[in-house]
Amino acid sequence: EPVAPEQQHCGYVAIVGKPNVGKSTLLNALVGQKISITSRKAQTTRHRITGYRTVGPNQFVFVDTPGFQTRHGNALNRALNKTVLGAVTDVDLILFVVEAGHFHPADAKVMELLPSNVPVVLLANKFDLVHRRGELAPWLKSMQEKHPFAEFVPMSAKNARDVERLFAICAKYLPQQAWMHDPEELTDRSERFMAAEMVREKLFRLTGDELPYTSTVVIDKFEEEGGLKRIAATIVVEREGHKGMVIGEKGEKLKRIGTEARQELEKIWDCKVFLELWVKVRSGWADDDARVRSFGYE
Ligand code: GDP
Ligand code: K
Ligand code: MG
Repeated sequence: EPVAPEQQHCGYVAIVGKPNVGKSTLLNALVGQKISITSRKAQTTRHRITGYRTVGPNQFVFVDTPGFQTRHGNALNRALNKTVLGAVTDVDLILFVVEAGHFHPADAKVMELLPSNVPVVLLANKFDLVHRRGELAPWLKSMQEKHPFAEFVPMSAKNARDVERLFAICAKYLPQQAWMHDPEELTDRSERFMAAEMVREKLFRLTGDELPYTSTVVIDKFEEEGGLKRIAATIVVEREGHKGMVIGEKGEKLKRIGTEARQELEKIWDCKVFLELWVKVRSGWADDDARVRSFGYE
């Protein structure tokens, strides 16, 4: 049913928090499709990813961000932190995501970035992991002493009903203005970008903690022929020794990364995908500002 422009509400909602609290999982749940990759490792999200969702008269523009990096000051981490800072200015609402019942020094670092002129929701995620719910009251009290939060939402990004409830809460903060995007549109990110990200997700998920996060994926070819997409991508690692970890014994690991990425892309796009993967060593890329930019990081 069409909504008259004067009845439309539209606004920006930024999702911020330290690595691994569930920001990207939340964005995907809010948008209703996977547009941001997730894993149990920090530094999975390296870009500002925008997702749209239109519900009734309300159009939400959600902005997912990399977790604020506090550990290493290399060029990649500096670029990631700039992305976070850029995302919290000029928004209508901020979802500050923490793990329910926890507050780490890294959460405090993100909290320092919260502007005083934008309403902030304290989103206590992974509520499903909280066993002693009675202990949450003193935790909440201590959190409220740290920042004047507009709302407190305990929830699980993996629970659809919780996500519906969050929509209703966010809707109150959307200004009355015409929608900025087609209601059918889900993201500003290209299919080419999604392909690189999906390979990176499988790389993160299928390699152990020993493979440092200083690896990335570059798309060399993206062609469409009828109902088929032909993609060639290179996984860039920092050291010769990392190459073997990605390729695995008899190429098993690389094959699995490729198969899982292809299957998921086929599901999202509903078409056939040919995916060819290569591995290359570029030592020191994450310490090199120019190279970090050339690989697509702001
Ligand atoms: P991000 O780094 O903040 O973007 O976090 P991700 O979205 O990548 O999620 C990090 C990990 O937390 C993944 O393994 C998710 O499956 C998991 N996760 C996210 N939300 C929840 C939740 O509500 N409950 C539980 N138990 N796990 C979650
Ligand atoms: K993560
Ligand atoms: Mg993320």
